[in-house]
Amino acid sequence: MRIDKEQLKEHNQQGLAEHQRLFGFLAESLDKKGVDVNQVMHQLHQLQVAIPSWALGAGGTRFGRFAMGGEPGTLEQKIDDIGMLKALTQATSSVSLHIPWDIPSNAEAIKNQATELGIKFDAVNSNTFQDQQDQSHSYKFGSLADNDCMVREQAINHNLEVIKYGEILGSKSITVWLADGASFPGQNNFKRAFRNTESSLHKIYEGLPVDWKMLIEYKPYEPNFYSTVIQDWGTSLMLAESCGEQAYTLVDLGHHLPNTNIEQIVATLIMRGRLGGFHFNDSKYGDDDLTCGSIKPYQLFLICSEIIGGMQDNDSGNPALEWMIDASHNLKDPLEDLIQSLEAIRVAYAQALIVDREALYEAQMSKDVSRCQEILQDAYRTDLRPLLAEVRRLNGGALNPMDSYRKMDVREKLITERGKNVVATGL
Ligand code: RM4
Ligand code: MN
Ligand code: MN
Repeated sequence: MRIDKEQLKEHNQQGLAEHQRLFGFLAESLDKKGVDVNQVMHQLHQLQVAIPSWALGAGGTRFGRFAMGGEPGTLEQKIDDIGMLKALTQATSSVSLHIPWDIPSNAEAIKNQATELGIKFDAVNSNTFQDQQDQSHSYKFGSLADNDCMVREQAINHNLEVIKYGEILGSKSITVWLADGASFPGQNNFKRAFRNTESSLHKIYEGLPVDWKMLIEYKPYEPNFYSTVIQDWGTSLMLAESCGEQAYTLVDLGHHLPNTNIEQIVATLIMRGRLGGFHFNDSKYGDDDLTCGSIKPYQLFLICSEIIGGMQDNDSGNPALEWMIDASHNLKDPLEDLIQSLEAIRVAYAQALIVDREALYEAQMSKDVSRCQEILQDAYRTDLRPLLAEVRRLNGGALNPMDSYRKMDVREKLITERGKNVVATGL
């Protein structure tokens, strides 16, 4: 299914007068504060966040999975869904594939379809946390870290194969997330597990094309509950540095123990030039994979603020970041959830863009703690949604994506087209 552009224009027309009133007022107040509104709008448009191929269907928990209706049953349908998200939000223009959940069996056809919709292929993700049919060795006790060299070899080869798929499609990075770890003390030798992982990653790195990045994701627990081999950013950074210049740390917002200061991690990694990218989501307790900005929007803003500050003062040459949503949708319509996530990331990013950094620097230097807080919160408490809407409108998107999505009865039409009980691949 495709979004009807004429219908979209009609919806925008209906809301236009009120939008212009709100945007005019906002632009004037920002201008008075010395914000370059056009520049902010330009930077916002540049912020394109990839959609993971596994987030377009209903997610589940280990207690169950409830069908959504109209889920995409094929990779083609997933790309169609991302095409709709793009048409509505103009905030996404790429897909991140998880192999083997989404093997591009007819790569040429998939590429053509994606190009037609203006969609590119973002990082490819390997999967050595589940066993596949006809697989010779099990990943039950580990993959790249496993004690058995046959298991490690199989996992390395899988990653190399994923790179091959990515090359055909035009991806430029591979994200490696490992479930490897232990659920009980004594189960693993920490040093051996680390060393095995390190040498396996080196072998994958050797197969990395010269213009590619390897993104190493960390996570403190789950599915192993006593220890995880790549448990935190420090471990990921050690591994990235040991692999070489094309290896980076990837921060998934849900992969931290409660109350971790993620914004500080971001600043530290940029300082070392090793922040590769993000998996955006939100969480209350752990890897909850909830809608971005739904639980801790202020934290999301603080993270964006460190990204912007860090990339402005980029003396370590940190490359441009890769942005992706990594959420799971148990209750909401996945497309609505993704619309909300895309909006939340842009809101936080826009707020971070208008932080008065010179004033913040002066307040920091003069040890004016209250003023530092005022400056950050002044930006955070500015309602920038009309500005986001204007960016969308100028680029052919919807003034209000959620509203248009509902008025167009997209989900109902998808159910008619695809049926009630299709199950999309993914978790
Ligand atoms: C993991 C991690 C990975 C994602 C899988 C599905 O917790 O976030 O990035 O690929 O889940
Ligand atoms: Mn992730
Ligand atoms: Mn996760």
